[in-house]
Amino acid sequence: MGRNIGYGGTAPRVPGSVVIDLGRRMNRILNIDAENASCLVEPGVSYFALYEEIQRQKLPLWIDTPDVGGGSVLGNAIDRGVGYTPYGDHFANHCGLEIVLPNGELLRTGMGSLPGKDGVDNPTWQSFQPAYGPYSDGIFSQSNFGIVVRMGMWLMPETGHQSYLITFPRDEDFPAIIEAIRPLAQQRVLGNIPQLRHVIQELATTAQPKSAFHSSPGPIPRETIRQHASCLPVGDVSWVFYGTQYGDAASISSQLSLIEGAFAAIPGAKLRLPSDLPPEHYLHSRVSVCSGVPVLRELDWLNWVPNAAHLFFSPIVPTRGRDAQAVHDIVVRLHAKYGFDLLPTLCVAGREMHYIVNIVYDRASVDEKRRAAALMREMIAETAAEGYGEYRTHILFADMVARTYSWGDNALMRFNETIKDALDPNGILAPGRNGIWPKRFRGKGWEILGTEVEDALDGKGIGPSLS
Ligand code: EUG
Repeated sequence: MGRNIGYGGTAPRVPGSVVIDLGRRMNRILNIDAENASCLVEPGVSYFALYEEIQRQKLPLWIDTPDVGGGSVLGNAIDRGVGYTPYGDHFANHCGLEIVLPNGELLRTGMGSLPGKDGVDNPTWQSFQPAYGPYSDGIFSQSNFGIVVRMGMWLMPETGHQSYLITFPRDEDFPAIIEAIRPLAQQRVLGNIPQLRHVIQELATTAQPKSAFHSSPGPIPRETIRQHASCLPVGDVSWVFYGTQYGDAASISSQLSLIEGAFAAIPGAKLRLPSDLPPEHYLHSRVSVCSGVPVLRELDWLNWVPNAAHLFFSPIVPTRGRDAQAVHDIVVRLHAKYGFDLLPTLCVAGREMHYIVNIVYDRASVDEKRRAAALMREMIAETAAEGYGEYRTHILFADMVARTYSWGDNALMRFNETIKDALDPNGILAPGRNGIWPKRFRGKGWEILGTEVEDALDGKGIGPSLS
């Protein structure tokens, strides 16, 4: 559907490409199996559409939605996106693919490759992921090896849920908060992927523009954030943890006391429930997202600057205070250098966290676009030098990020290129996606590794024949 806004949308890398819009007419929900708690969808099925169909059939099932519900269930899963119920690892909860290969052949993965009786779909296609032999699904995620036209997805049986937030008073609490989360997540006391946000986002999620808080140019000073946060429901705090617990009332209550006990190690930590907060507070939209109800509230922070566009920087960081602090320090320093507000959202699991930075910039300003691109490049390079890499990136930074995964004389990229050349010898599918270039493009100057993004702001595009 091209709704991976922040990562490039529908844009192809090579000018003159034909864009195949799978979102418009391939939008059928092919099956919802209430007993197996699964569905089979085409690429054009949005989170909203799937949610509405389940409600229409009155089934006791949840979908899992990312922060913004307008995107494709299939597209987000094969891009390895994230949601916030216990089924939030979308690729891990998909089950079976149908793929159009570059030579026009149709492939079914998993149990779907065993024909069902009398020509029907195999009855276990949406029940068991790998089937027999090499597990091929992974190479069709974040790749340009085929067009996925059907995907099975597991649905979660509905259950009780309780969202909450915990505030922490001091910026310096950051590594201690991460240390407190790790055991809770590893022991699965935390049943989903909670988010840790900086208090600046309490301002941004009011949907008011930055100019309502700060009128001079440049990043909003910490002291100004402090003054305005004091007037908001959470008060003058620093970090805000957004969590949700699942199950029956008794287990939720015992989980919450374990969580409160763990965070009590950080002086001043304070837990609040949705009932403690006014109806317009952002926590109420987390209640929806974390119980599988798609919303668009997250887009509110795009009011932050005029003509807002955004770009995500998304490194994977171990869930450890010192690693979290190392990445945070780089990100803070480079945001100051390039004059952007830092809007971090950490999606924290037991062993790693997705440290998501949302760079919000004015797309009418060539200067801001230049600075945003330079900030991205420097964050990618500096964090990679310390051993941290991105889980996903904007199409313009795909080559750079792909090159950071260079172990063994670029063994992984050489492997990907071998697969690309075998499956797509003519190089017709999405050249350059995720940094994988077909043979006929390779080594001809298509890769964006330096200042090409800034240099292309004259609007002429990026490519060897265009410069
Ligand atoms: C977010 C989370 C992501 C991502 C982009 C944005 C959240 C924004 C966990 O992955 O890739 C609030």
